[in-house]
Order: sequence, then structure tokens, then C-alpha cells
Amino acid sequence: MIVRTLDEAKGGEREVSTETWISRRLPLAGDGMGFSLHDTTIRAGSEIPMCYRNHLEAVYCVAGRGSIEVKESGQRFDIEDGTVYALDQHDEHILRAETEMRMVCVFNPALVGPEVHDGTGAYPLLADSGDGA
Ligand code: 9YT
Repeated sequence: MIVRTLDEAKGGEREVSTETWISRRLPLAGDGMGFSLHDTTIRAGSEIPMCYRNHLEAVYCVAGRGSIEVKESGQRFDIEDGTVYALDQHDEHILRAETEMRMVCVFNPALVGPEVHDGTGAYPLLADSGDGA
């Protein structure tokens, strides 16, 4: 069994911080679960274009308020505490955070650890080092 806490992840190797979000990555590829699970804070006022062509992602909002726009259809959905969205079509989208938002994010395949968005809004497919990190 794996037991970790958010406090342990803060400020350590499992934390990735950018201008628009901070992601604390709890189970990662090295844990062998087949998915990674992140506690992600989106900074208030952020507008983040993303398109996870290499991954499927489900996002469960547990605090804050914002919206998501699906690029292809132009559809917009409000996101608040208790809303989940799943990018089952590798959908190109824009996330807008009206307030700070806290999201629980699950990625398949699992992230390895240090991934940040490339120029297309995707995460690269990294090889797991196999050290169980
Ligand atoms: C909601 C979203 O995709 N935000 C970007 C960060 C990502 N969820 C992560 O790596 O935790």
C-alpha cells in the first residue's frame, strides 16, 4: 500500500509549479498504478489552453470557480466545486479560472513526474526511470 500526504509533496520533487498552476503529483508512473493523481491549484485569473494528445485526463473540481471551453465546438461549461470533466477525446480546450481553483486530476497513462505543457498544450510521453519515484 502507498500512503502519501499533500503536505509531504509540497515543495518537493512531486511538486511542479508554473505561472498558472501548481501541481502536486501523488501516485506517479513509478508507483505502477497505471494512472497518476494530482492535487492541482489553478491560479485566479489564469487562462490555460491545453490539448493532451498523449494522455486522457479527468478533472474533479473541489474548490473555486471557472469555466472550460471546448475549442472544436465552442461549447462552454461552468466549473465549480463538485464538477468533473473528462477529456475522453483528447479535446483541445481552454480552462479559465475566475477564482483560485483546486482540482483533483487523473492522467492515463501516468505522468512520470516533471512534465509541463509543450507549445501545443500537451505533456510529452516521458520514459519512467524505473526507480519507483
Ligand atoms: C486542469 C489542468 O489540466 N491543469 C493543468 C495541470 C495538470 N492538471 C497537472 O499536471 O496537474
